[in-house]
Amino acid sequence: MTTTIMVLNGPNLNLLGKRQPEIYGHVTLADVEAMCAERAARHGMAVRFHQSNAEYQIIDWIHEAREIAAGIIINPAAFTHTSVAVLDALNAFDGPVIEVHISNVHKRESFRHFSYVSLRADGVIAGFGTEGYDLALQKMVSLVGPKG
Ligand code: CA2
Repeated sequence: MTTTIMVLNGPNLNLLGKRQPEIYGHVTLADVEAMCAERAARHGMAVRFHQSNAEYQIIDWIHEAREIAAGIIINPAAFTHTSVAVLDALNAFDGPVIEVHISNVHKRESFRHFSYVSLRADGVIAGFGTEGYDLALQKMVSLVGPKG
């Protein structure tokens, strides 16, 4: 059976590449999805890629990942800093979790310095733009792939 990686994106990331390029760059979320699918396919894996502005939807996808995914890559966006519910859902997932941030949250406002999700994540990538998703995918392949 094909190994599947769940890639989840939180609120406002649908605007990626369309607003605030000085912070988030020019690459769109559709571009990121294509890059993730390509990287996974190179290793014989599949990606389920989702974005939602609704907390419950992110939680439901994490629950779904329990059934269908070997690992989760998540950019929880603002839920990073607020959501005990997303943390609780991730705590119920057994596989590896990698947290991604496009911007370097530690160079920004102090309210972005704390992450509930980091209490569960196996690793965090921040500040390398949308390339961070590709870095996370590469690491996920090494964790759950054939030689993982
Ligand atoms: O740097 C990241 O990836 C963040 O997760 C992005 C979140 C922010 O709340 C986190 O502190 C850091 C914001 C996502 C909003 O995305 C937009 C993209 C383009 C235009 C407007 C918003």
